[in-house]
Amino acid sequence: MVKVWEKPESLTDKVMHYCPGCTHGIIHKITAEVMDELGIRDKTIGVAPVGCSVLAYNYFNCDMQQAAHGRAPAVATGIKRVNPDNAVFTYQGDGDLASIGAAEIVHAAARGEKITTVFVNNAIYGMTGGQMAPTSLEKQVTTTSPYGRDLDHAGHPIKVSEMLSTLPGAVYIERVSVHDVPHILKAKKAIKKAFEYQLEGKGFTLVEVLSTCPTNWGIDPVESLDWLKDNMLPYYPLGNFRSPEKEGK
Ligand SMILES: Cc1ncc(C[n+]2csc(CCOP(=O)(O)OP(=O)(O)O)c2C)c(N)n1
Ligand code: SF4
Repeated sequence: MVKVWEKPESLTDKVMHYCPGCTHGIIHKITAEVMDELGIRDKTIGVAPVGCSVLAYNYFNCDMQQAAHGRAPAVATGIKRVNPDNAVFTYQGDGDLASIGAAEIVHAAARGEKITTVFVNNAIYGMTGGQMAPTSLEKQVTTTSPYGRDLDHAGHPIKVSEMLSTLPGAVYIERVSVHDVPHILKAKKAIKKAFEYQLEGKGFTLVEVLSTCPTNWGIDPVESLDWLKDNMLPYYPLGNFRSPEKEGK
């Protein structure tokens, strides 16, 4: 029998706790495959956030460190500065990264820290019960916006990739999605590039991955993939916002 797929070495055997249909698992898998393909598992140090991916340290089969709410880029900065030869990444949700951790990510990018951030944007606070996040869309119903997000009251959803791509220290910023297989393959390519640029010492790299939260969106997994496609893609366009080639680095 031909083996067509096997679990990446960079994932442990631990069964993930994510809800059925949650795409956090897919994003873990492609990140782990990238580590395998680059042969960097032994030299990679990941920083887990708060949020549903708080337990990422149980799943990635590399050295992992936990950081308090939003502080993953600061922790990763310290780790990378004392271990410049290691590959260092943060894995962060939108509540963690774009809310209480907003300043951390802006300054890590501005400083051009040679780390990689995998930023999982599912437009809601997943772990804490589905409150409105900085990334929740206009009119999106959440537990704290039961009539839908009102821009006059709550402001506009933050486009993190566009915002960070104004900072010269950020050398590679790309937004991808995981709502179908072709997009998952593209997402993996982007994460691989981000790690490669980091290993080349180019500067700060971030891949924003549009992701689902069927539990708190209150719809089933298949509908969630459609919801992402129909609602998130128009507001959060996919594509490259910054690359070393464009910046001549
Ligand atoms: C220091 C600190 N402040 C607040 C919290 C509460 N908290 C835990 S998870 C979370 C939201 C995380 O949501 P997100 O980053 O969007 O990730 P998701 O769960 O959607 O993957 C919050 C506010 C916490 N755990 N620690
Ligand atoms: S609450 Fe949402 S983000 Fe968290 S594991 Fe469940 S589906 Fe995923």
